[in-house]
Amino acid sequence: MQQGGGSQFNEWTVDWRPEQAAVAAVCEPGNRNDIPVGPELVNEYKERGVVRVPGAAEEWVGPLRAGLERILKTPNAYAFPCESTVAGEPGRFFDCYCNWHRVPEFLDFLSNSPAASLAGRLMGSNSAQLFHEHVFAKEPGTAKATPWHQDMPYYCVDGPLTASVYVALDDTPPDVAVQFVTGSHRWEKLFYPRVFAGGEDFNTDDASMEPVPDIEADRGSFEIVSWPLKAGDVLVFDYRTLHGTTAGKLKQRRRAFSARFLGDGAHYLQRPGELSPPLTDIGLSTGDDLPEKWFPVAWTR
Ligand SMILES: O=C(O)CCC(=O)C(=O)O
Repeated sequence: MQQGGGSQFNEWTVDWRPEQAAVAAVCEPGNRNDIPVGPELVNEYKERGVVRVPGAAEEWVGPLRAGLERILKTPNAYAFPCESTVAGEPGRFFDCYCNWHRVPEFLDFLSNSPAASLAGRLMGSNSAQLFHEHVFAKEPGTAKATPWHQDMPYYCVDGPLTASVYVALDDTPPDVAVQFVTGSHRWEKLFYPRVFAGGEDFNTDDASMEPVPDIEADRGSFEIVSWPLKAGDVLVFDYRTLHGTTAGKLKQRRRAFSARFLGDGAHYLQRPGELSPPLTDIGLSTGDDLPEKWFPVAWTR
């Protein structure tokens, strides 16, 4: 997700486009594990816009942490790194996306884990197309909220069926874990994207959107859910589900890997303003399918 402003963003130094061998690996059904997804969970996803699947990615925690660690050490060798702690603030809040093809552990996860099938089944879709992956790290001492936001308004896509498969890479108490406003994906509202560093709205010229409600000022009016997370627990959520964190100070690291999938009916959408990923140079127009040569179909029913 481009968090706006662009100043900390190495937009053009590293290419986000995957090589075809990586695309082929994600499309290969090979070793992909499937995990049972019953009708109750599918219904919960549809109603609440977020579900937890405890332990679903336990065996992937070590490899995903290793891949993320290399990004944290040399962020400029990767596409779209973003530092959201500003001068004088304690800790570090970092995120980065569109690097799955150059981090072998991420490629392995997307090729061989149940992530794509979990996304496809929960969306009730016949396919799950990989949009991108996104990693997050907050270091101990960080006391910075992830602003309440939906993911869809940042993105250059639209579609009725969406799923982020968010793997917790550290045990995290619920007060500092990501929290969700359940059912907000069904409000038929889109809210302005917000800069993670300062929380301010951007792309406010987009008439289809409005400001995010002040959830912290009135938490009792919203159905907010968060879970105590164990490393390897998975949260799956719709791109329209409002989510964010408190500014509670972190006692330990809090890392996560989020794989973004699109279901049937998804297409490119040129929203006004700055979009994420910024695919303005690949000749797509609103309504176009996302090319499978860059966005592999990772699962079909
Ligand atoms: O982990 C976080 O603080 C934010 C995660 C998030 O916003 C996402 O995965 O969309």
